Amino acid sequence: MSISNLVPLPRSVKQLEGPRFRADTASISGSDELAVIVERAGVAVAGPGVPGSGTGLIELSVDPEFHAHHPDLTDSMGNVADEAYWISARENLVQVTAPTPLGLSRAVATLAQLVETNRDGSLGIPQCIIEDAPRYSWRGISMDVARSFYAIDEMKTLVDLLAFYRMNTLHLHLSDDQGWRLEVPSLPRLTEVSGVTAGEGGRSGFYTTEEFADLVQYASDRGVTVLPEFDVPGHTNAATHAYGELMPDGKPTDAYAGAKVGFSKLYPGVPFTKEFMIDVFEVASLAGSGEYIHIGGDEALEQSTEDYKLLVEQAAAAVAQTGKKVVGWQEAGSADLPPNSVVQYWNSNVDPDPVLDAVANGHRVLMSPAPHAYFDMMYDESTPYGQDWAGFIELPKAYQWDPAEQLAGIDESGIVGVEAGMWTERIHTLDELMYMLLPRIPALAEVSWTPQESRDWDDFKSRIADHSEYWDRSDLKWHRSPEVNWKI
Ligand code: TNX
Repeated sequence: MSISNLVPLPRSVKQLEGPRFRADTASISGSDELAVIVERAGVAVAGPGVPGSGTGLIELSVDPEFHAHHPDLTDSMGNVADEAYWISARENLVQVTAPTPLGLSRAVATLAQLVETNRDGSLGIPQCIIEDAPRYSWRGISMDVARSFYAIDEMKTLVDLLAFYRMNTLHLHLSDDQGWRLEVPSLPRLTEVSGVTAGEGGRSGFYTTEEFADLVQYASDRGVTVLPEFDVPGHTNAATHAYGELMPDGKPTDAYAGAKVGFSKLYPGVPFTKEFMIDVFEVASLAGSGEYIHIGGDEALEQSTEDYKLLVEQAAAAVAQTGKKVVGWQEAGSADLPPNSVVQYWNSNVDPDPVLDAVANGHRVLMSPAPHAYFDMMYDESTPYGQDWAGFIELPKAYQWDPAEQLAGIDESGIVGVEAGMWTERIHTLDELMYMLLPRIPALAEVSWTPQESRDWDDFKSRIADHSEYWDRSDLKWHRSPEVNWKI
């Protein structure tokens, strides 16, 4: 890639005259742990602890006084940004500083994009000064592994992609009508029975506690948080199929492989319901790596308003008991949520009032408006996979929107961040997943990272044009959007 193709666009990029820094023979200084961050980002240097054969040095440091030195690097709310960073690249010295190791992860993602192949095949970094910080502190993807299961290694590939575009959250939708994907030791039938089911054409499977912990560690090493979601009180057929005890008549429901939504539910009058919620949300809180747990709350269409609120409040209380904060889909804003919850906005066809109420009550909104951010939507009528209920999403649609302009009454101060949505009723393999994510994920990454006033579609379109070289090299399938003049 090159300095003129950075995505997301940093706050400030100054290119300097002079010969490039020679990257492939450089040494790294800083602690070994910091050096490992560089190696993980795939910046081809000699490796931590191994002196390079050249004169170049990459110097990494965490600077506790960073914000005093860079007072402008704040987020959308004017708060200091943990993920801010500064890079100065000169002929023989690349200095990288950040207020936290997380900021260094973002810096080296940029460094990886700065590396160019010199004419003689060696690797160079152009001399430059880059100052950067994100607009929003939450930049992620909601990934449905319930309709179709994705293996740990495939999710690691997704983590790599998120980290490359400086995104920080992998939200895993771990249960739905079609399957249950994370082991709950006290309720083994959830995965024994519903781990082997899936949506039509989708893959089945589940994560053991150890496998999930391995993914969480891998993600955390790359500055990515894993946010688990168990969806209640609708989208629960996998649970009621495994445990008839959740049904008023005590009988398990049939397995479901179709793509209908909104038909399944939990019952507040059934005593086992509460125990179930306490157990599953405790497991979610032990499994995830961030401050939040997602309780679902979408499309409980068969439930009375009263039962819905009661059950959402029960789920939220089960999460609060573990010390974590609650995230729910927008409908959950109609319930009484614990302080500092987050509601995830997805559908303009569903009543917006719960979202407005939630914000009025001091909660904040995670923006995933389906017509711009649901990447299970087809690009156009010729896309071989996906759906179209929220319309087609070609690259301009994924790029040209402002999170602060989505909902009347909700501005910057009510927004925590942005997530893409990826639902897998009709997207079943890693190749299909990547084809739907690329090039839209980089567009969403820039929506969530770069301040609105610095974003420009024509400029983005030209910067993204040579990223396909990286996707090919990483063996990732991608959609050749006709909107872009691809370099290869
Ligand atoms: C709506 S988004 C859903 C999902 C579907 C998706 C398909 C949301 C909160 N619920 O259950 O998979 O549409 O695009």
